[in-house]
Amino acid sequence: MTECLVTGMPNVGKTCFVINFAEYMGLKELKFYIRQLAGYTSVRRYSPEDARNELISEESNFTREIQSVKLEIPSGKVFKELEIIDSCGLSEGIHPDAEIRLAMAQTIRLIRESNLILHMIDLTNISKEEEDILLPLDRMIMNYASLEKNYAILANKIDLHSAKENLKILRENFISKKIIPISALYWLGFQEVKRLVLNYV
Ligand SMILES: Nc1nc2c(ncn2[C@@H]2O[C@H](COP(=O)(O)OP(=O)(O)OP(=O)(O)O)[C@@H](O)[C@H]2O)c(=O)[nH]1
Ligand SMILES: [Mg+2]
Repeated sequence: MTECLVTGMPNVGKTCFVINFAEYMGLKELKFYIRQLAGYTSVRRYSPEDARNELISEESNFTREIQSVKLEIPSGKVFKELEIIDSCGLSEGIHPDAEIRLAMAQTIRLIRESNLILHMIDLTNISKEEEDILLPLDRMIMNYASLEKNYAILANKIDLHSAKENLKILRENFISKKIIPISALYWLGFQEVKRLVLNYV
């Protein structure tokens, strides 16, 4: 099974993407596999609407567990499985909350283990005034994951003011990287993400 990790900083839209993309791919019920720190996996079922209401928030580090949905992709006479994994957002420094520190450690382990890394960047975080257009944490994820892994950037929140200009800056700075502009909230760019992930199943 192909494991596709959606990672990035807190609040960039990872959970929103995983839920809406799973619905876009045809799931009417979302079965979330939640990897507990104690080592076992539990399952929670949601309608896409309930999942949006309960799991997406403007509060940072709202997701504190590794939660994934499995998609079955038809391939000839068989179905292949793709696991899309939502993870705890990574931030700089030592987080004061021990639960979040542990969840971040789980995310880092998954970056090493997953076949495909979708690095979600909030386009409103791009700054051409700074020395580096990326925030340090985004730079770290890119440096590691783009060398070691199948890697693409999901440039999220393309619907917001200034996002298009920032997308242009991002593209000019990273000509060799795969960058897909999306709006996780408004389902924009999903067709291109689908095309990308199907290459890896
Ligand atoms: N305008 C806009 N807002 C978005 C988009 N995607 C997500 N959001 C909003 O961004 C906020 C954070 O979304 P989440 O999906 O919870 O973000 P996350 O990356 O999972 O955050 P953590 O779990 O805290 O790391 C919510 O208020 C979403 O409604 C988008 O494409 N456009
Ligand atoms: Mg989340």
